[in-house]
Amino acid sequence: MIKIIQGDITTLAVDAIVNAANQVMLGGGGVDGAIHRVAGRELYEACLKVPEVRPGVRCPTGEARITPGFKLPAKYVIHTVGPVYRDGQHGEPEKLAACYRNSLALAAENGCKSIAFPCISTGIYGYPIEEAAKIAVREVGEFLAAKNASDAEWEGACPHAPNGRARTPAAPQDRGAVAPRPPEMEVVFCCFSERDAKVYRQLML
Ligand code: AR6
Repeated sequence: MIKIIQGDITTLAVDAIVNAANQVMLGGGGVDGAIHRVAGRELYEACLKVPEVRPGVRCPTGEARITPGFKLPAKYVIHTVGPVYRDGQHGEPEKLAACYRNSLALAAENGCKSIAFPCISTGIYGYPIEEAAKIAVREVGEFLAAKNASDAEWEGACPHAPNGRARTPAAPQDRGAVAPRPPEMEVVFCCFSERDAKVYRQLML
């Protein structure tokens, strides 16, 4: 399920919020600054512990890292680094798409059932909102469709198992029970401005 809201991502009680971070991952301006301010010093310390892949780079552009949310209402923060926009011809669309894909994969790996994204790269990094939102909606749509398909397949394979997930044969008393489908992941596009929210709503019509 996809939701579009206008508001401050630091207030959302979801399993994970995504941070539009930089490669050093130690805070900055925009949504990054807001997240660090609310999460508190412990978030900075957790980020410091994320190993550098090369000097000054904890998270290369397009990749994602996870930390706890500390004082945030969200359980986790998924830090991803969007591309700096030049003209759209320097790999920016692919890198931005990778941010969404890798953040969603990391959320799923960590058992998240709800995740909220800001409009990655569209602030300080200058990505035009219309182009960025198209990529965001496409990547999230593809991820949810693939996840739903694999959940349904799994359910079909174990029709009597609780949540369709257990690998053991169904107990006699469970035979004939209808297995509930695992809950769908909820993805929130959290737009800071009403203008950005309108762009997403147009795309979702
Ligand atoms: N909640 C939701 N969205 C927000 C919030 C908030 N509290 N605050 C800002 N936004 P930006 P970028 C929106 O600049 O372009 C940092 O210094 C904002 O209106 O935060 O990816 C990092 O350290 C915009 O729509 O991220 C990097 O150096 C969106 O979040 C650099 O900025 C992204 O704007 C990353 O730049």
